[in-house]
Amino acid sequence: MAKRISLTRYLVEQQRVAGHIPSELRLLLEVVARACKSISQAVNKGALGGVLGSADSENVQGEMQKKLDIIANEVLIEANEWGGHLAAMASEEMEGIYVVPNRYPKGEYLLLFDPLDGSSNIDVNVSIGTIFSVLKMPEDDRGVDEGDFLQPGSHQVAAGYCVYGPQTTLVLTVGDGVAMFTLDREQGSFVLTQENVRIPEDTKEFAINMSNMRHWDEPVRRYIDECLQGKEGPRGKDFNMRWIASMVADVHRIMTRGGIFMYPWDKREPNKPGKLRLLYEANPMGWLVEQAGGAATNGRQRILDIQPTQLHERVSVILGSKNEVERVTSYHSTL
Ligand code: AHM
Ligand code: MG
Repeated sequence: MAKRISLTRYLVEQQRVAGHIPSELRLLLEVVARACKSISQAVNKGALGGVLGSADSENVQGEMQKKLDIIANEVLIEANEWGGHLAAMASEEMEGIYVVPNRYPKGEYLLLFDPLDGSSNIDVNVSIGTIFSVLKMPEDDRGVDEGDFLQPGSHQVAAGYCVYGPQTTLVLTVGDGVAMFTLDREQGSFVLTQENVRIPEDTKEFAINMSNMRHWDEPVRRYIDECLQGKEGPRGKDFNMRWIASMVADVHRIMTRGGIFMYPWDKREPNKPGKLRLLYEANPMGWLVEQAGGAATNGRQRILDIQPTQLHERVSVILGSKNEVERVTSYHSTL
């Protein structure tokens, strides 16, 4: 029988054998995974748990919050605040940072998350997920503040997402490639189901919200227009399109079979660099994609090299199969 490797064992081996992660980081990742299991349960119960529908409140981005957005946020905070591994947390659903209360010991890590990505899909039973990123406190820092979170994505020490779909799958990197774990509900544990995830360099599948086409910038228009021309066009092949409206689910498909995902800047709100958030959406996804051999840019620059200036900063996102991302990025410099 094939050996079953639990997330716990995988992390212990990363710590002990591979020397990639300190024990505090291992603890942190186990706690995040445990929180994801609770969120998965709540998502699964749906209407039976009374968790569907709107919460009648707005988050800092002016978006209506769903009950499950708030529940997922609370689950992550409560699970992580007391373990002694964190200094503070930041979330899409909270305006400011959440500093670990003084009654608990403080650690050297910072945890950032989008507790439940793909909010518009919650009530319609389509895949949603949790995205997270882990940074270290800058050295010699005396007290934690928002500025400590403003580090480029290249400083991340761990990143991952958990997709709540037909299966609950946790996808993780600590800088040594990407591993996938599937939740075994009977055992209550995440089991390693794929190591060394690789995104094919080429693809015939793109993901973008086509309803925004008239608002796009010229380079994105050119790229999609060439894809749509199929075999008869300059690309000489037919393309397929997918758009789930949950970044986690779209990225998971790309991790599994390749593709390109774009949520570019557009003219609807010209002063916003994009819709997605840099620190807890684009950075963790960008690093995971790079660790799997793909690429992630904002059209002009590698996402992980962007120096953030605000906690909830937005960014234009182009990520996935390397050759396609490089093509779209090159269109930005030639047009
Ligand atoms: P959310 O974090 O509020 O759920 O918003 C992010 C989501 C992404 O998961 C998804 O790619 C995008 O918004 C979908 O946007 P749209 O509805 O404009 O297609
Ligand atoms: Mg989101």
